[in-house]
Amino acid sequence: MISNEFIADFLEQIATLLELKQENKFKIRAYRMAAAKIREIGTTLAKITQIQELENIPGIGKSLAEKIWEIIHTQDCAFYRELVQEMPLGLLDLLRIEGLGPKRVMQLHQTLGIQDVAQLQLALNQGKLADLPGFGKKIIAKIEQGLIHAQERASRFPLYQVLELAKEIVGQLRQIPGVVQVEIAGSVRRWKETAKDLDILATGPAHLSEHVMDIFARLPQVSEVILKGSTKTTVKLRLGIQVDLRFVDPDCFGASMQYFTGSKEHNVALRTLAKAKRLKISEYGLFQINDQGSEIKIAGDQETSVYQCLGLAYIEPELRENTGEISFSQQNVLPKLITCTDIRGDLQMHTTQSDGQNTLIEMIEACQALGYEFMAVTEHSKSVYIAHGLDEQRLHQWIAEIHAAQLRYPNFTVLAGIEVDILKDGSLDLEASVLEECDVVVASIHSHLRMPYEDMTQRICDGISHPHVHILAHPTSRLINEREPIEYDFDKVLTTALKHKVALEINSHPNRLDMKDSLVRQVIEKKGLVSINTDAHSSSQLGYMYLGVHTARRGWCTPAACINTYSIEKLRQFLKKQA
Ligand code: DGT
Ligand code: CA
Ligand code: CA
Ligand code: ZN
Repeated sequence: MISNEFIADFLEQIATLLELKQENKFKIRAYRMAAAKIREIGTTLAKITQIQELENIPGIGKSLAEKIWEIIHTQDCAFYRELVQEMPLGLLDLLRIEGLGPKRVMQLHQTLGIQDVAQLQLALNQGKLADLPGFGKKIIAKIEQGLIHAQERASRFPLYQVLELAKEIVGQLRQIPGVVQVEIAGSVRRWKETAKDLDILATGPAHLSEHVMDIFARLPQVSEVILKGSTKTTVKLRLGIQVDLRFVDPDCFGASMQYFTGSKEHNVALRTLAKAKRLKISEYGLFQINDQGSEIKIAGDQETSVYQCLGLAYIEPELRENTGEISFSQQNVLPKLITCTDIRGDLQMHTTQSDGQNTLIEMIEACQALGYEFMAVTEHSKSVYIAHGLDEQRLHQWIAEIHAAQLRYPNFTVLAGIEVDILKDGSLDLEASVLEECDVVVASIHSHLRMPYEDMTQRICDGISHPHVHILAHPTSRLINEREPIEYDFDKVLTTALKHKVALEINSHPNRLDMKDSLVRQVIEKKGLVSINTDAHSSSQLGYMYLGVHTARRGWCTPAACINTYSIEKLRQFLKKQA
């Protein structure tokens, strides 16, 4: 059965194509909103039996309902095909380059016949853009820079996008009768923030392998079969992501999971270790080599026993990057990593009071449904005016409203917070007197992201040295595959954070995951504190928490290093900021 995600992806791509065509803004918006709605809705649309039921969903009119109906029943959409005929799909890649919007992309397409990134590069090299109206020196420089970034990331997809597809595909493969196990391996199992491709392992009786490969190659998400064999098949999905499926014997499943989870660097180090013990490790198993040179299999069906037979404590996939995990494992001193169940509350979110989609009460009830003990509501401050940020007076009133709402939930703590901007000069966007009224102050940067290195370092250090600040939110402002991190002396900021007892955020939004894994590791090594939050702008986005938790795990984070695992008493102590 077709998932809501599958339908939403279609609508999203149609919206982008319409954007390129510079169609009516409301029409484009309708497709985007419908895609977002469909992703969030609880019911599986494919189960709907009457088209009228689709039309009854708010935001979905007759024409959209017809397209959704068509996608459900044909797994395709004629309107989408028409658009693709008119506009080469390569133009969509151009849209993702900084400095290029729909207007400029179409201008390049219509005047220079540019169809994809490679042709844009060529035109730039030949200086052809300089002759076009509206392409000044500054814009061209921006596009050139954007192109470099685009090439760096061209081949890698954001984790969340791959995970959503992985869930669908794994689900479809698990339904094949006779198949025993289907699991995700590769960088996605390690929760790396981007993936070059998706690796899936399946196991079952050998006679099934051809059949499984056939079904896999014909999945509705597949646009191209790149390689088809009886034990390995590689396909490309419509969204551009490549998927490797391997079918292995149940006897080797553990060893294969170990091998194909990687990382390559981790595997190379394991092989060296195995050699020193006169063992051989491969995707088929762990083998002892006797004096006659023959091999005896000592592990293979389970991954845990592979590590065990190598004399190692089990190593979580997130740690398998050959950055010290093997020697820690040998000495049995690996940290006990934080898990999702350790999280007792979310400390950054928005409501309809600024730019969120759900009311305070809806957010409170959603947090309770997640089993949390506390939450903090943190609207934007006044300088973020596009998000209806709060000034001193509105914040003062808002705090009173939060306290009033708290009375309705005696067994749950609603902290009144603010996400206050650190301005260009390092001062905060709101008066200290009103910040003092807040239970939680989250500080962050949303403007003037390009500043000289030293100035940016000073700005952030000044911002978090303010006595009321508890958390530095999305510390580098990067957006995965979209915006590079801001540059500053992270070590200096970390030292300042330690001195002033400020926690650094791991923002769990799929586009952010900021701080990233390697910065988390630096915080943990210096014995700093992190705070894992969703920055949710709707109740469903509260569910992104797991992405932040796995990023934390990649940074070797323990429960004790994360303030979201604190009891409410301990958290209140931390928020007092007393020595
Ligand atoms: P990616 O796809 O770039 O996000 O990262 P991975 O780690 O998923 O890399 P991928 O898909 O090329 O390969 C999957 C796993 O297979 C990798 O993590 C380890 C294993 N592997 C691949 N090539 C080699 C190799 O040359 N040597 C060893 N030891 N393992 C390899
Ligand atoms: Ca991979
Ligand atoms: Ca692969
Ligand atoms: Zn923010």
